[in-house]
Amino acid sequence: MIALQTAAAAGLTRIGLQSAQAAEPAAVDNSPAIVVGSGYGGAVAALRLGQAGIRTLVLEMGLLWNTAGSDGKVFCSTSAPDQRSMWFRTRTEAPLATFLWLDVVNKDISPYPGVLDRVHYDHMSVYVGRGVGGGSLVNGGMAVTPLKSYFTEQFPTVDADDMYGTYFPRARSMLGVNTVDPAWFESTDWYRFTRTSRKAAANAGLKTTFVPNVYDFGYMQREAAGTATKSALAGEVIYGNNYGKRSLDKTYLAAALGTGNVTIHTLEKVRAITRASDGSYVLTADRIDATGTVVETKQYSCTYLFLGGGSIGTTELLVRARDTGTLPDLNSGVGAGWGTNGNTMLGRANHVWDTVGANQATMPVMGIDDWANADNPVFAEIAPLPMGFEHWISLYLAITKNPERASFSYDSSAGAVKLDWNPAQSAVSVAMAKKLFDRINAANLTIYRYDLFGSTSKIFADDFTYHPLGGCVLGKATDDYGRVKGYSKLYITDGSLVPGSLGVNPFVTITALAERTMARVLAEDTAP
Ligand code: FAE
Repeated sequence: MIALQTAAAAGLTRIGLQSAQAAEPAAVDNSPAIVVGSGYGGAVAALRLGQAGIRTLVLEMGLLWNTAGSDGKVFCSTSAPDQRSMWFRTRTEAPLATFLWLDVVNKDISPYPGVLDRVHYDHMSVYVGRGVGGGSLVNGGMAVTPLKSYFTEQFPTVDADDMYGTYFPRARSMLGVNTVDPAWFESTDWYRFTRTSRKAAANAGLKTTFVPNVYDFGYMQREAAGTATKSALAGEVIYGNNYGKRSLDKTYLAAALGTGNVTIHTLEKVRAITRASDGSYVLTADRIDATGTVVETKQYSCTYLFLGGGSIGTTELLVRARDTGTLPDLNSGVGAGWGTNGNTMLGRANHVWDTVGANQATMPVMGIDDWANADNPVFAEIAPLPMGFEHWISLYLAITKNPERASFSYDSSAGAVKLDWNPAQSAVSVAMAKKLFDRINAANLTIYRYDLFGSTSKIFADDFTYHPLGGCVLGKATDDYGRVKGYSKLYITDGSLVPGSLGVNPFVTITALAERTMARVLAEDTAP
């Protein structure tokens, strides 16, 4: 932590124990190990490499979020977003586009390397976090371990006993997972919205379940008591939390820097990977400034390369490398098997007596669990909609068991990687979410909200996902431990390994799989 804060205060883009001591650290062109990206997969790799005594460089395209702006806060609020909110945009692109069909949610901003990105493909857009900590900076903190039976279905070659006995517990402990105090949950106004949704689900005979989170619930209770500065209780989430959340910069990455072997470079985007004749990997990275201008193009080389750029970051890099011939031996599994985790967002209108409260905590703590319904498996997170006034809306992020998958390919004329997801594939998620929520509406005599997603009659947000999964599926693009097929000493540790669907929110699984990969790789591959 000391290193993170000192480096940020000094305005450095190189972060590590060395940089905390010396104003101008020596440039690192060659490292034994490089990690691309500092989200869950990258952070686990960095920590375990550092602990093993291996000098490691992490290249992250986003900022280190540790310096307060003129308002005294590191992150801006969701209600008054500024340049810090989104990655080089002139206007925010929040998941909820409208309220009462009015364009009141999004705001004009100036372009800046903000913390949330929405990456657009032809028929699907993907929300991702940008910065030291990746998705942990912007997500809802829901730390869910998947059902063992579904995990086994998705990862038939992974020893589930090992995962549930060793790697899931290790991941949860490192991430700082905790649960809301049930007594406080039942009594606080901040979770009235959740209790109202629970009642509506129960009326339809549906089961709800508490879900753990990495937001510190002790801190949240102090926020409610007025003894701590509000963050989750001040509407903060998708543009970052100023307090309370155990994001990766406070857990894995702080520990990684603490080893003294790990350095992080920020605002450096890796755009090409090739292999030199001696077997080392050579990376080309663009260093950008706060306007997005490339101020330097750098070359790095390493013996061991770990890719943690996330499902779309890693997949795009490898598809490009294969199809432009810089890593020609990558197999056809690279770019395949991508899915949205069946994400669909929707809102319901409650009766006037079923209030959701003007006060809403931003960290979800409960889901409607109908995954065991073989006819229509859905797990729906009860999401907050903190607008500061009573609006009677219940919002949900449904995770449906959508079997549709898409592929990435390199379009040489555009010089871009494309994704072939199509609207019919989204319609599968929508149909499943509709089946569940039609039941809830029928049992409660309630209706959907039509005014939240832009067009005049759109009930289901079917054009974005928070949970991009796959693209380099475990056992297909890689061996069963994330070692990329066709190349030695090249590894994937992020969400691109997960085959498109998990049934729950994914970061605990991504972290646990990365822990499993690092344990194996450090035991078998890095011996001198
Ligand atoms: P990720 O965390 O995306 O990290 C990738 C990192 O690599 C990022 O920092 C990138 O900036 C960086 N990067 C990418 N390409 C490059 C490159 N070429 N050069 C340099 N750097 C690069 O990957 N999941 C849950 O389990 N629970 C939740 O409650 C939840 N809520 C969410 C809410 C929102 C708004 C969003 C956007 C996501 C949410 N997720 C949630 C999803 C979760 O954050 C996501 O699955 C993980 O962050 C993915 O982890 P990875 O390590 O795969």
